Amino acid sequence: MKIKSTEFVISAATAEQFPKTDHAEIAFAGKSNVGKSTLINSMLNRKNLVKTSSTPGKTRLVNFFLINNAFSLVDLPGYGFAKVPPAMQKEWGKLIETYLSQRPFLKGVILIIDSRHGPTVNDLQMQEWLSHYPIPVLIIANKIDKLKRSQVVKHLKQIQTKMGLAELPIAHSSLKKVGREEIWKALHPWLS
Ligand SMILES: Nc1nc2c(ncn2[C@@H]2O[C@H](COP(=O)(O)OP(=O)(O)OP(=O)(O)O)[C@@H](O)[C@H]2O)c(=O)[nH]1
Ligand SMILES: [Mg+2]
Repeated sequence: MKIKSTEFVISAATAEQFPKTDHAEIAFAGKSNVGKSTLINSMLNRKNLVKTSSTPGKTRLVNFFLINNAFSLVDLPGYGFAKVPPAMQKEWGKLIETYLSQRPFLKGVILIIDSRHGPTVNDLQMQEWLSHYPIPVLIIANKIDKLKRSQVVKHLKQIQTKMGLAELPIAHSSLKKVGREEIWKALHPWLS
């Protein structure tokens, strides 16, 4: 994918603030700190378009980015961070649910899993939840730079089995710049 332009559109705290658009949209979901925001930056070859943090719970709003004036990438708040008060988690959950159920041009969701630990209970819940919507889901095994080379395939296979995937998840590392092209390739049918 040739990135010609990237533009921050809005951080939406409520569904009313979701932009009214008629172009394709792709959302990024996953637990807090799994590297959603960093993945978007790395796919766009940008360092700081999307704010990232080593402290989980950085992204609290639904952030929309317009790419090439043609489609949007949407950074969702992370789930499953124990230090976020339950009331707030519930609020984010509702916001994510509203987002997923109300976007007519949502072409697919990228669900990001930590390759070291495999899918958490929350990840599996998210997968189950997404299966009720008519939207394709792409599973990414992230931070593979943290695994020993010899362990990568084993971890990918475990994620495949636990999530019942037809194929291995895409292995990605923002740090080592691995997997980016493969992700863009997988997104191609969603964007055309
Ligand atoms: N080693 C390694 N670290 C990464 C990678 N991707 C992200 N990180 C680090 O993981 C931390 C969290 O990254 P974010 O992109 O902010 O994570 P997030 O999923 O957006 O987190 P929330 O916004 O809290 O939901 C940061 O310290 C990143 O530098 C990766 O591929 N490898
Ligand atoms: Mg984030």
